Amino acid sequence: MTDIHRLAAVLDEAARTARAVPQPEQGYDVAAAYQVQEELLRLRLERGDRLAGVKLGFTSEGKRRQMGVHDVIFGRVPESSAILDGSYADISSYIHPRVEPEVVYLIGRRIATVADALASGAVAAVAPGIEVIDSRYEDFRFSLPDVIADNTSAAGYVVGPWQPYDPARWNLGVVFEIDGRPVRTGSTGAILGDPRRAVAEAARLAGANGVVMEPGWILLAGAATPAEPLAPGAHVRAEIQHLGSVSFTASGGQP
Ligand code: OOG
Ligand code: MG
Repeated sequence: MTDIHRLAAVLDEAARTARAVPQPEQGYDVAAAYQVQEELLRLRLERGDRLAGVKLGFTSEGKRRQMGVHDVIFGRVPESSAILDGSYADISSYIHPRVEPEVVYLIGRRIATVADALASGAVAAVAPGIEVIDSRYEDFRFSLPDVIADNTSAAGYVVGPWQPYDPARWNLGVVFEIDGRPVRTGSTGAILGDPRRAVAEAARLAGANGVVMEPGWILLAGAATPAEPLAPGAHVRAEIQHLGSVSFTASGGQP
């Protein structure tokens, strides 16, 4: 077994058993890290999962500062990690989950290149979303290759009602609430300075990793604010100006 397969197996097991693992001691580069991520996905698909779409991470300064990581990263969103809007979601299979507000794009056409991403119809709709992230590493600490290998901490996602995509509405207020209290506020303009750039950025990173985005896929553009710990029983809600709101309640979990 190569190191890539070994690290993928370790991270896969960590996710399935909800037991954190130490950061790898051996150094590896970003290209190798994306290979680990691809192998992780292959293991999930082998178990019958499907790909719902892709995500970006560290697109906002708030997130980069919170995690001490400075490059935009790309990850894959498995269908099995979907949480229904307004539902109770069992969080007992997570290690140390956090939640963050997201802008979600619905991909409208096959996107293989950055030019495809800029063409009309690339985005079919937009929605407010919430991402659950759950690093498989102890203490939620990682280097850039570590977090890429760990599929960018992807663990769950919730998509609110789809809205028609209006490119003119890009700088929108974000309110993130836990138990009815606003815990973070921000604006979607924090995402790459302009969230419309997310589709091209995802196309660039997907292309570099041999991934073609398909119509019907979702794209999580990256949190506009830092993440918050997710406790059992918490009611989490994200509201984005003009786009509406999305919420869920955490049930189960390790108190
Ligand atoms: C990595 C995931 C980052 C985002 O929206 O910036 C991310 C992490 O913070 O553990 O999903
Ligand atoms: Mg995110």
